[in-house]
Formats: sequence, C-alpha cells, structure tokens
Amino acid sequence: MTTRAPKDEHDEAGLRVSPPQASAAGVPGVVHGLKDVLEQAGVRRGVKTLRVLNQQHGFDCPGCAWPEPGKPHLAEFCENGAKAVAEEATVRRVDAAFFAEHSIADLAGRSDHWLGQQGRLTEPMLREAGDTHYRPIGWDRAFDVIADALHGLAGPDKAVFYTSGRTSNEAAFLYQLFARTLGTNNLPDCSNMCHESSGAALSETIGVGKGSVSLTDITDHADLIVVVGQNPGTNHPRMLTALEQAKRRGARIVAVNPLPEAGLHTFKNPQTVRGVVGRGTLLSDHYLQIRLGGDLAFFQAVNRMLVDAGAVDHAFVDQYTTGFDDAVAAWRKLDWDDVATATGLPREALEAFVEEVRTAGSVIVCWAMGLTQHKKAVPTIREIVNFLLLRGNIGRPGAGACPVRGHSNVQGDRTMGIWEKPPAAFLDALEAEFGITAPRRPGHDTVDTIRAMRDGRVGVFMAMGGNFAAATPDSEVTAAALRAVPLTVHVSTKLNRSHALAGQRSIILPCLGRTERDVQAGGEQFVTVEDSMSVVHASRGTLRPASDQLRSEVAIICGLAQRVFGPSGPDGIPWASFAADYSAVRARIARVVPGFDDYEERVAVPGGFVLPHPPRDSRSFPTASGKAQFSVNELEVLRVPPGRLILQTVRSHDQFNTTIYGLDDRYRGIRDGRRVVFVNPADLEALGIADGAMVDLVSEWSDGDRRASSFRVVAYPTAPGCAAAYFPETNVLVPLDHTAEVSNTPASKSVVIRLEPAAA
Ligand SMILES: Nc1nc2c(c(=O)[nH]1)N[C@H]1C(S)=C(S)[C@@H](COP(=O)(O)OP(=O)(O)OC[C@H]3O[C@@H](n4cnc5c(=O)[nH]c(N)nc54)[C@H](O)[C@@H]3O)O[C@H]1N2
Ligand SMILES: Nc1nc2c(c(=O)[nH]1)N[C@H]1C(S)=C(S)[C@@H](COP(=O)(O)OP(=O)(O)OC[C@H]3O[C@@H](n4cnc5c(=O)[nH]c(N)nc54)[C@H](O)[C@@H]3O)O[C@H]1N2
Ligand SMILES: [Mo]
Repeated sequence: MTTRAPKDEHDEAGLRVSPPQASAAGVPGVVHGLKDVLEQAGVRRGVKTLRVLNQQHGFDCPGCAWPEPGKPHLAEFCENGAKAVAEEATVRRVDAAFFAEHSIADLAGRSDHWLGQQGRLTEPMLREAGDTHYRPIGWDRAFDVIADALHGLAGPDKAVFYTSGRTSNEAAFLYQLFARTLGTNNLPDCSNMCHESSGAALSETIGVGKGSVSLTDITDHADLIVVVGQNPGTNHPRMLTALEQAKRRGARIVAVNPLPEAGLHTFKNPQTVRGVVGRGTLLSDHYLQIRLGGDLAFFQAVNRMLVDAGAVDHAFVDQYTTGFDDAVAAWRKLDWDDVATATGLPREALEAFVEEVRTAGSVIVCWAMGLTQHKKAVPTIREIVNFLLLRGNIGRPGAGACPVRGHSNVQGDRTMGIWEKPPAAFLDALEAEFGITAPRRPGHDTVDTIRAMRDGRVGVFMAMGGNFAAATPDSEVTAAALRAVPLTVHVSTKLNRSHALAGQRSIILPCLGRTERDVQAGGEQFVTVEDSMSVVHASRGTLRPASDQLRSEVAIICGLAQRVFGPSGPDGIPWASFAADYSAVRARIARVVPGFDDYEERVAVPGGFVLPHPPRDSRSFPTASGKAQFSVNELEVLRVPPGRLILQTVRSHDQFNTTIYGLDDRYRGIRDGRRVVFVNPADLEALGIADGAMVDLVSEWSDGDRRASSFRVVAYPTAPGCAAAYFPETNVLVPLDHTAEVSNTPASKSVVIRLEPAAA
C-alpha cells in the first residue's frame, strides 16, 4: 500500500527548514490570523466577523473547545481561530460550474490543501453510479434519493450516521433521534478518534466521562498545572492566556512531551503590552522530554514515589475511594529499568517532579491527543486519575482532570446522544419523550464502521460534517471501503477528500456554518454548544450565508426525516416545527438530557450555564461502587526492533485536522511544505541518514507493510527513538487494527516505522 505526494500546484520543491522557535503567539500570531481573514473574507466582512467571535452575543469560535473567559477581551480570538473563521467566511465558491469542470477522479488527485482552498459549497450535488462528475440535484430530489435508499435497506443497522464535532446541540440531538427512530445506534463520531480514551477512563474511575475543572481553577487556583501530550500553542492558543494568568500569580507548570513545543515554553500574549514589546512569559518550570507512549510508566513511577514518600492524603483516600491497597501492591512491583526504558527520563527528573507535586496544594493535569491515541491510552488516563486521587486532587478548587477537547462542540454532541454505545437511561428517556422504541444493540464506532463498509455491511453512510475519508486511519483500506458503499451522503460546508473518495452514488448537501445567519419559518435562530469545561452557551451567526441554497443542519435533518417517516409519521415527531423554531428542540432536550432543565432561560443568560459534574461539585462519584476507583494498570513497554522508530502523527500550525490552511509550521521552522519527518539527530546518525535526505516512511504490521513516499528528513530535538510527521498525509501508515484498548481509538501516536531511501 502506497501513497504518493498528490500532484497539484504545490510540489515540495520550495520546502524550507529553519530552527524551531521557543515562543508562541505574540504579534506575528495575530497578524498572520488577520491576514487570512481579510484576504479570504474581504476587509469589511473580516473585521465584522472577528468582532463577534467568542463574544457573548456572537458565535462560538469553530476553532477549538477551549472555554470563553467570563468577560472576554474585545479581541478574544487567536491566530488559529481567525484562520478557522476565514475558512468559513471565504468569498470563494464551489458551485455547479466547478463540479462540471472537475471530475471526481480529478478531485481525488488533488491535495487536501487545494480542495479546501476552492471555497464554500453552494448547492446539493449528486454523483450517479458510474458517472464521472457530480451534477446539481436540488433538495427535494436529494431527500428522495436518500429516503429511498434507507427504505431499501435490509435493516436499519445497514445505515451509519457519522458526526464531526462542529455540529450544534440542537442538530446533534435531532440527528441521533432520527437514527434511533429509524432503529440503529450506528452513530460513530470524531470523538472515537479523539478523546474516547479519556471518556472511557474517566467514566470508569470517577463516574463521569468529562473533565472536572473550570477555567478559574486554572487561572485563579491551581498551584501546579501539568500539561501532558498536548500542544496548546498551536491547537488551543487561548489556553496560553489562561496559563499565563496562572503563572503570573505564582502557579508552577510542567510540560511532559516528546517535542519541545514552542507554546509550552514561552508565551507572548498579543493582548498585553508585555506580549507585544517584551520577552513574554516563561511558562514551563520543567520540561520532561518523555518517549512516545511512556506516560503510563511515568505516572506509575510517580505514584509509587508519592506513596514511598508518605505523601498520600489518607483522609481523602479513605472517605472517597476504593481499590487503594491493590494499586499500591501493583506499584510496589514496578521495575525501574522498565520505567527508564519506557519514559527515557532520568530518575532525577522524576524526583524533581514528585517534589513539585508534594509542595503543591492543588494540582491539575491537562492532556490531549498525546495520551489518547496510544494502545495503552485508557490505562494511562486511569493512572492519571490514580495520581490525582492520591492527594485528593479532585473536587476542590484548583485541582482535577482536564482533558482538553478538540472540536468546538464535540463534548456537546456526546451529551446529546451521539454515541454508538448509549447508556440505557438515555434511551429510556428518549422512548418516554417520543414514544419510539429505541434500539438497544450497540452500534458501530468509527473503526468498526470502516470494517463494516469493507465487508459490504453498510448500504448508506451519512456524515454530518467532518472528513471521514481523510481523518480515519489506513487511508487506502478506508478509501476502498467508502467506494464500495452504495450511497454516501455528506453534509458539508467545504469541499474535502470525502467528496472525492465517496460511495457508488454520492450526495453532497451544503450547509450553513457557525458564522452565518440562520433564518427559519419561526424567525432568526441561534444554536447552543458545550465547551471542554461543560459550559453550555448560545452561538449566533451574523454573516450573510455563502449561498441562498444553503440549509441549516437542523433543517436538513428535519427535511430528511419528514421524507423518510412521512410529514406526520407514525411516531408523531413534529419535525417541521423543530425546523421552524429551535426552541422547540431545546424544550425536548430539557426533558431528555439530565442537567438541561430550564434550558431556554438559562442559555439566554450571557455566558450560559455549567452542567452538573458530581465529582467536581460535591466529591460524589457515580461509579458502580459509589466511590472513586483506584485502578491497577499493566505496564507494557513499547519495544521497537533495531533500526526502527516510533512515529507520531501530529498537526502543523497551519491546519485544522484535515483542513490545511497553508503549508507552514512556523513554530517548528517549516515553510512551504508538509511532507517532512522530524527525527532526533542521534537516530539519524545511527541510521546513517543525512538531515535533508528524502525517505519513504514504511510502517510494519502483522498483515504487511504500508508506505508513504517522499518525505524530507528534518533533524529535530524530539525524544530519541521517536519521530513525528503530519496527519492526514501519514494516515496511510496507521493500520486499521492498531487501536487503543477499550476505546478502540486509532493509535496514531505510536506507529512503528522504518525509513527507506525514497525511490527517485
Ligand atoms: N489550530 C488547530 N487547533 C486545533 C486542531 C487543529 O488541527 N488545528 N484540532 C483540534 C482537535 S480535533 C484536537 S483533538 C486538538 C488536538 O490537540 P493536540 O493534542 O495538542 O494535537 P496534536 O497535534 O495531535 O498534538 C499532540 C501533542 O502530544 C504530544 N505527544 C504525542 N505523543 C505523546 C506521548 O506519548 N506522550 C506525551 N506526553 N506527549 C505526546 C505531541 O508531541 C504533541 O505536542 O486540537 C484542536 N484544536
Ligand atoms: N493520524 C491521525 N489521524 C487523526 C488524528 C491524529 O492526530 N492523527 N486526529 C483525530 C481527531 S482528534 C479528530 S477530532 C478527527 C477529525 O475528524 P473530522 O471531524 O471528521 O475531520 P475535520 O477535518 O475536522 O472535518 C473538516 C470538514 O468538516 C466540514 N465542516 C466544517 N464546519 C462544518 C459545519 O459547521 N457543519 C458541517 N456539516 N460541516 C462542517 C468541512 O466540509 C470540512 O472539510 O481526525 C482524527 N484523525
Ligand atoms: Mo479531535
């Protein structure tokens, strides 16, 4: 299996490499962001857009799920938020003439960057089986085609409904209601590739699959903030403002990461004078350069050392937890050679960290994909919970678990029931409210969906946003699987690879984005979203829609549902009135989903409201035992055969997942190219490969090798033995079956590879 660099206007000939930077954001950051918005959206539209971003009367930034501060600055946006907005507010259009000009084969040969740069989708399109091009179809005909295909399935489980995390609460709730009324729990989502491991570990151990800290815990209360497996300078730039605030009142920060990421080192806040003219704020007090996948061993060792040092909060442990003795017994058996091999860290580094923990009153651990996308992701996060429980660092100010979510409403979508394994209580409530019989069989997650497609078990695949073809692992297996599906349907704002690697028949339904005004029969609408810290608030678009043919996600689901179930179907669900006025949807959510009482009144309050979280609020733990659960986690040291490296697939500074804004990764010193592989100089020397050489990356798996060709080697200060390259170009290397235990998340941060000289 091989992918070659796609041939389009960007070859990699212009690629330039310079040393990585030590500080993030600052003036260049915002200037870069503004340039993007102004160029793509036109000056007046651009300024108007940024002014309402993340303000309490404006729209929620589609960039990430970091919460808004109580009183935002007038300019509460970051460089990458501005890019995300520019992508959507662009004045470029992908219309019927564009599709007449470009065949599907042509689109499939383009890069993700090129596809995204073509602009906004403007009208519904259909590719008939065997056709070379998409053609306009109109909304009514599109719904007919989808409804006929759904009615023709051998059973509801032959349909799959994917969701990406930008979908609003209202749309997500209706989408899962549609799927379950049809009779399936096949609701995979991007979360399956993202924080699924966090949800699984936290539900098991503290009883709630969400983070337990609020923004003020970070800014005002924590003594020690540990940032593990996360690159906030690029992916959550507004988090740096919070870390800076913490730092300025005396909090300590420790970064645990194989890469010395710029944002974790120094932050130049563009919104303060200090950040504009000064040297910025030094953020991390310690940087622990851990080996990929070494975090489980790290936290086990730290926990053992805390116990040995008598630094346990026994009052907390006795009152609120269970399983402590078993955990201690397991830590006592820890092999220090294993710890050293797994982490690559000297004993002194661990001791210094333990000292920080002992002297800190309250500790927060933040993490993202550097922990969740590993085979041992769930045990690692469970071990972090052990770490927090040992010193009572949960359920009090300045302490807790902080999985930092990615997509701006990925957490809300799950709260609304986008889940292939819904809890029984949720289905019971849905049945009581709507009089449907909800399916009880668990559905397919993302990886299982690809397997089901590959094996011919999917008749209709529908995606509410996202870019399934490019975001998923094992690109060639997935592309073949998608192409075999009789009908695929993509509700999208922008053109992407999934429209080119689509089913035998394929429909594109263009929808409104966050930034756009949403007017329905009942007047102008707003939607609601939930951030990474369980705050639910309103989001109101302000721009004129990119085309007058666009429909909202809510309107699309309701329109399709009326066609599938009849205008007043046997279930009597009033789809038309839901589409007319979203407050009717919120009224139903309030009755089905716990914590949403008086939804309409409470989202009307600026800043919204916080969902209940028993461990955070009252140290009550809704687990099976009613207590917080210490866990015993078996250590597996990742041993790599000689001559091989462990590859992690990461984001550059110029992309949002599969949307490639540009070809630079400024903080890491890369310009005008993406096919690079970062390798430690000592490894290069041992492998006899020169900096700047062209190589193929070859991953090794039980069913054979996978190859991604033509990458330029960049000597880089990553942890020894560990390499890094960008996704989605390297997704071809991630075997479909290489997933995290329990969560089934693709283990895209630990792929064993070898480097081979690139074929000329
Ligand atoms: N601008 C921008 N913002 C985004 C996104 C984007 O693409 N662009 N994506 C959004 C989404 S959906 C998500 S999920 C988040 C992702 O946010 P991040 O998780 O920050 O994204 P990644 O680029 O995957 O970076 C993973 C980080 O973990 C480190 N890491 C990798 N493996 C390990 C390990 O084994 N141990 C430790 N300790 N560290 C490790 C890597 O070196 C890197 O710093 O960002 C969201 N925000
Ligand atoms: N190798 C590797 N693979 C990964 C990751 C990794 O770190 N390494 N990260 C994983 C993670 S964390 C995630 S979250 C997934 C992301 O997976 P996805 O969420 O599926 O992918 P995105 O690239 O975020 O989706 C972008 C597309 O969404 C559409 N879109 C944007 N806004 C809207 C909207 O408002 N409505 C609708 N309907 N459509 C919209 C646009 O058409 C755009 O092209 O990728 C995963 N894949
Ligand atoms: Mo994500």
